Amino acid sequence: TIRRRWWKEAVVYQIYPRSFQDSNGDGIGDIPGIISRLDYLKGLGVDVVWLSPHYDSPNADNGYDIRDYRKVMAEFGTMEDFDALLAGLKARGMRLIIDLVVNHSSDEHVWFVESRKSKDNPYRDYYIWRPGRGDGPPNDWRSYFSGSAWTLDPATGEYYLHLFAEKQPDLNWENDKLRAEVYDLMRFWLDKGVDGFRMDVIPMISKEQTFPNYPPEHRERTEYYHAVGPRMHEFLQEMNREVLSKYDVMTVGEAFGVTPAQTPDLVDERRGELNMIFNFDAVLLCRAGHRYRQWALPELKAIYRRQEENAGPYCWNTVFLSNHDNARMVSSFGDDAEPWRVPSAKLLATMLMTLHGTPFVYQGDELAMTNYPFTSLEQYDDIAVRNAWKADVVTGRVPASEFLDGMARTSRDHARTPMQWSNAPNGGFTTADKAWLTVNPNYPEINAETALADPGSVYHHYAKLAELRRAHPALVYGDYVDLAPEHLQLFAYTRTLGDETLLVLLNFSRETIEVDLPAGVEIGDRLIANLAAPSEGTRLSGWEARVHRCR
Ligand code: ISL
Ligand code: CA
Repeated sequence: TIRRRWWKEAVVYQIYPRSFQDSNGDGIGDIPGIISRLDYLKGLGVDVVWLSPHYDSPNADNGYDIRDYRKVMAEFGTMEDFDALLAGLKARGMRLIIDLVVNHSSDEHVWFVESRKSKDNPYRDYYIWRPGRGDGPPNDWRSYFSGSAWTLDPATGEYYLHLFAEKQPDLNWENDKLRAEVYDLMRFWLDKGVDGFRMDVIPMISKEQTFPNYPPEHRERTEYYHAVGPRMHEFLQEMNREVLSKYDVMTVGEAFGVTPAQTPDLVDERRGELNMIFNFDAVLLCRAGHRYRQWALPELKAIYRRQEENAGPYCWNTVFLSNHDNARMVSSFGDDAEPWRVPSAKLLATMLMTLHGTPFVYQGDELAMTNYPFTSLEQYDDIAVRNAWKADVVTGRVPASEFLDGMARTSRDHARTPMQWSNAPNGGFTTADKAWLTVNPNYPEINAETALADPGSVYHHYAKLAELRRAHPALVYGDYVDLAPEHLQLFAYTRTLGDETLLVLLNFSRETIEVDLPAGVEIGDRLIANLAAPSEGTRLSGWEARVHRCR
């Protein structure tokens, strides 16, 4: 049987601080702004907040480029503000996990400032330096933000590695001193009382030390090459031994490039590495490079069946369909055209909160916030978009219209437009004339004030689902059975623990469907529904979602 753990039962809510709530009218979200919304989070049923990076950073990648791991980003506030946030969460019975970004730092981190000075600088080996090959970089590795992953530094004539932006040099985990520094900064935050970490691209920390060119089978999807390097498990076990095992914390690794087959080795509790990972197979279903991809429901179900097979008694999963790197959940996986937006968002909420794993809710999804109507390059902020434009469009490889059509469905900036709190100017996010990224023009209709006043809103549906999870351990720990793997519209499954079986029925389409349940599965009392007038029995209206007891 599965061991009970608080982080298995928790509902996690991700805050992207830059876009959550501005408190001082500079157009940028900040920590006092978050503090002013803690009751909103409590009311939603949140147990744990995951805060995207709050550290001092020059913001080449919105805080995923850290200049000082022990300092709060000035735009977000002070260390006193951070402490007050932590205290405010604890006072309400909530916990806080923070983002640990230690595959790379900012090039403005003092370690890198030193490292690049000379080949014999004491910090040289904190980063990955190699001489070029001929006139070019050491190998053919590519950055996820376009171009080579190597940049030549004139000071010493060597190249440094950056799997992300030029301003995000990769740290050298082969260096014992660097690893000790990382463990130390982790203790710094844990000793303040944070409850764990979401670990940014953590499977990429260990690099193949011969630095070969990509093997042919990995040239396209290079994340499957960079993830799970030779010493990754060793490093994670060391981190666990030295730091994590000494605290009651939750850890979730962003496992970009980790296959389902590799997953148990990262999360099996007997191995002492991480508690959970984010597997990207589900969110990537609706993307092919920068383009939108029409996905099919059986594909999504297959991913969750695979997760279940992997889980067993010692492994635990996450469930999520969005974050700050993906387009809006309702636009990608639901139906953001009215009148389907609210019911489909509630259906997705029902799914997230009843599948077998810890659910992660991204800010704004509880309001069914939608993609932004981007039409031109200038409207984007994301370095991924701007670099890709230079690499793909300016060079003539991809027509501008094709690029922009793709980004209009897939860009990370869809998720980064500010929270829509009310119908005040800029959605109540800021009192400045302009927010750092434009607020979606649909804020007069889609905002928190409206949602709070409407008992049928997506927000209140999440709150009820969180209640339901608390009342029914089967929704957390129960076995999962997919009742209709091949059905194109229906997602139906049971969750069983002891003598309780719950049945979840989700219609992923606008059409009314008639459900065919396997023998032995009988619909009992209804526990929750997403429509004001739910259908009866085996009928499901368009985008209808219901949870029942099984008789
Ligand atoms: O967007 C992606 C998948 O949805 C990836 O290309 C993404 O860059 C990758 O998952 C790594 O993301 C993380 O590290 C990046 C940072 O830009 C992202 O915001 C972060 O989530 C570099 O730190
Ligand atoms: Ca501010």
